[in-house]
Amino acid sequence: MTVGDLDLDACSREPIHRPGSIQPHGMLLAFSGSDAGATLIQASTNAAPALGLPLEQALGQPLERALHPQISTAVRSFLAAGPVPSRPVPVAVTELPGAGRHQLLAHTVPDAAGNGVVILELERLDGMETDLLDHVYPRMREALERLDALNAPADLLNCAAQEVRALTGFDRVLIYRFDADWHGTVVAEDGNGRLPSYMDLRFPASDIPTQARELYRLNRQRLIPDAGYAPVPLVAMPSVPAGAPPLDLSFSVLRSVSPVHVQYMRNMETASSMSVSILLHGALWGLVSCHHHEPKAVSYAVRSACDLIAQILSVRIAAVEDRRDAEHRIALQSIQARLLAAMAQADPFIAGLTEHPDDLLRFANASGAAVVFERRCTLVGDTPTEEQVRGLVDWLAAQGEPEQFETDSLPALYPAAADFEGKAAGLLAIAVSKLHASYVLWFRPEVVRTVRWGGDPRKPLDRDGQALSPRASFETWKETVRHRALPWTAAERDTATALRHAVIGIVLRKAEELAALSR
Ligand code: BLA
Repeated sequence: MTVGDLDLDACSREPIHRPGSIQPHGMLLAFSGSDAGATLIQASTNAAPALGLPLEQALGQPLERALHPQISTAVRSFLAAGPVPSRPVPVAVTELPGAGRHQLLAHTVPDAAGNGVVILELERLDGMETDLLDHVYPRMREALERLDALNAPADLLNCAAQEVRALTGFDRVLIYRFDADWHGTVVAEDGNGRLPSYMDLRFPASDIPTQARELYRLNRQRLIPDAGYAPVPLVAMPSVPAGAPPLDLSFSVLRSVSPVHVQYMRNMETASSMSVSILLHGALWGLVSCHHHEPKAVSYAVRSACDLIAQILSVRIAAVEDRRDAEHRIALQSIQARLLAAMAQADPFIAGLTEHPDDLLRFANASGAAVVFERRCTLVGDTPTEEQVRGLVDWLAAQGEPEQFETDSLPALYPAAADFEGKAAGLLAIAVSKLHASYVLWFRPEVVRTVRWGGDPRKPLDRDGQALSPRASFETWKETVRHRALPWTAAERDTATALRHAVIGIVLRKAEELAALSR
């Protein structure tokens, strides 16, 4: 996608999982092989306090020589205990002489040849002693009890935002929900007023590009303690070929983040951020997004607690949404049964569909409906004129005679619909005969909405010299959305499909009966 002369695809192409560097609030060491014979193959240039030898000499050395004696025993016994998982797990908390307390974490990634590389990360813990698990646990229990007592989605979201803020102490915690186009809206917020409120604001999909969303689906946690940081490069032992791709840091807790995003944070005047993914049925539903006006780190234990809150939130939301969907489907199925019973009694059968107008409308939560069958046209409720409906059916048939068609913005696809006085911004249509252009159509009215964006979504990027730079202003930008209806739900689309099959079954049976009579 291009906006003006700026190429947004460039954002999606950045290999953010292989930045070749880490953030400076820790050190990273990579070992080939995961047993006691493992050798150090890469290290961050700030890793000296974790090493038993100067960095250049340590590269290529076996683990027990390369590592500082303070940690080598813990790491060796961890490796001896079994395979290292592919997601970071805690190894130990250790005091490194001259460098303070660190949380040791380890995980494995495959190298280019598919061999395991163990990534050992040492994350600074200074000042975060109270973040260790025994402090987190009572707070967690309270959070889980509160979430358990709530049912309405808005209450669940607010509660999660409050509990994450209580656990972490961030100035502002937002819950950010993606829509079908990957734009996001802030649906809950808890803050202390130090940072502006973004409640209800919408942000364009390009603020979190595709590959970042995919990474956040796989790895649910990330932390940027100080957006003003200078990245710390990784160095490899000399035998690593120069053209080899940088280490895959998809699951690393210290991964250096995209410079575009760091600039975005500076533009937003947030010095630090943490975000945790909310997944629903395996797909990215949203993020818990936390900000602080000054640098701030959060320990692994607290991040894990926030991740648990986000997961419980998603389980609860999924349960509420699944129950609503199931109830909605049952209601639609009983309307469908009545429509079919009415058709069984009617002559011609198709007239049965419009005998009880309320049923036909409620079947798709529509304000108007039309049945066009073998050139007969019957209108129900608030619809465009018969002539307009016939024009629409001709247009539909010319679209390759779709079996089912749905849109929540018909005028964008069929410009003539702009003259329908807002009566058909939404269209759901099913084809009910293979012989004639015969359709059942449901209409939804235009709902004019004002969307408040966090900055002008038409200008997600500025050109800053040669480099791409995210927008500098997050001033509310109002957009009036016209020619749009409420979208059709999955339940409505699916039961419309079922009705279509049932009506086609009747049409075929009638045709067979006629054929038998004329024999
Ligand atoms: C990442 N963008 C992100 C992240 C968030 C946002 C939350 C995850 C990293 C984090 O936790 O900080 C966006 N932050 C927001 C939004 C709000 C917020 C919407 O607070 C609203 C309240 N960003 C751009 C443009 C590009 C871009 C134009 O604005 C592309 C050139 C890129 N954003 C971008 C990239 C990442 C990102 C590449 C991934 C950063 C990483 O993990 O390395």
